[in-house]
Amino acid sequence: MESLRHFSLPMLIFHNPEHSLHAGRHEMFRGRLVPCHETPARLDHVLSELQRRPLGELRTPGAPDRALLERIHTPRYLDFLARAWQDWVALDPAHAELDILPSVWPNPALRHDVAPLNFSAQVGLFTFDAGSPITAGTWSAAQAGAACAIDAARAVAAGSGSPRAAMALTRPPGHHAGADFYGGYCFLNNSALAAQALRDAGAARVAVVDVDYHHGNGTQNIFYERADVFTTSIHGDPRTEYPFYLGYADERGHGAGEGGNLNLPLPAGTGFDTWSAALQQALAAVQRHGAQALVVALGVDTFEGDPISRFTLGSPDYLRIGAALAALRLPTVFVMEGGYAVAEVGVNVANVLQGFLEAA
Ligand code: SP5
Ligand code: ZN
Repeated sequence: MESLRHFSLPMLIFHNPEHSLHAGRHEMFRGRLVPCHETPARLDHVLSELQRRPLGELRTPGAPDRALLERIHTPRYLDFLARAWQDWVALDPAHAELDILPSVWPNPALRHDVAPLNFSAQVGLFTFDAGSPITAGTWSAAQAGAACAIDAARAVAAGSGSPRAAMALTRPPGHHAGADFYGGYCFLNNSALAAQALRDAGAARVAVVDVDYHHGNGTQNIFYERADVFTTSIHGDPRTEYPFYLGYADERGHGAGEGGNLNLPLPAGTGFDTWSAALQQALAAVQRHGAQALVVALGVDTFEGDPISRFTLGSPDYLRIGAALAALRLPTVFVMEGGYAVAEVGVNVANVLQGFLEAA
């Protein structure tokens, strides 16, 4: 780490001390409940890699800012998340040993404007898949994670003397969560919260670059009609890859947000050369947008060994991704998203941060 010594302002890394309170048991897959891919061990591997290779100063977050949460998510959705577990256990004390998973959804031919009293019907109203269990500690973990994202954003926006980069090292992830729905292992959209916090701290234009394997449908949806936050995502082609129903190249924003979204879907099997050409396209678009601050939705499920994804990036490639992001020379907030090759998640995340610092 000789090369990092000359950085007087270290990266600040806000880690979620409550992340392990969210530990789902099962996700639905092809007619079976299979063990969750999104596990507490993922983050433990990043923390232990950062102990071996200190790239920043570890901090814990303050209290979550409810007013900021309500700028991204609806009060009705936040209230549902806050009371879901107690309502579930009130139905039957035996539920305390079971995760909440949906079994019924309102498709477009059914009504979304009514909130049925039935608990399962409410669950279905607020999610879009059966892979994202709510557990006893989900709301606590998600709130502390949101606080990490907000505090990381405020740290880089604090003006002269603030570090160029900060990270929200948290789980559950966030980029699939929309204004009033959860899914894809995500409950609160940490990357969107970071972007909003940067806006509120004075950055007139902010960009979110989503490098997770999966399209950032929640983030796209939240900012789709806004001109002030540009969103771009590089991801597996949704014709074959989750989340399937969004993430196509013709989605370019709407109304005031027209032109404010860029999707770069790539076929399963894509390697680093093609992937990094797409990253250059995304970064050029960020520059054209005139962003004054950057949020990186940092999933490392683009890794060749990822069990649920199909790109073939290798661990050294993540150093080059960090360097490419640093070349924008913007205040930057990294927000942890996916990555399920559990043992390698730590090395791959730390490589992005190291590549960024060495190039900064
Ligand atoms: C944040 C993030 O990366 N979310 C990804 C959500 C993907 N959910 C669907 C995954 C389906 C894969 N199931 C494979 C299980 C068999 N081993
Ligand atoms: Zn992902």
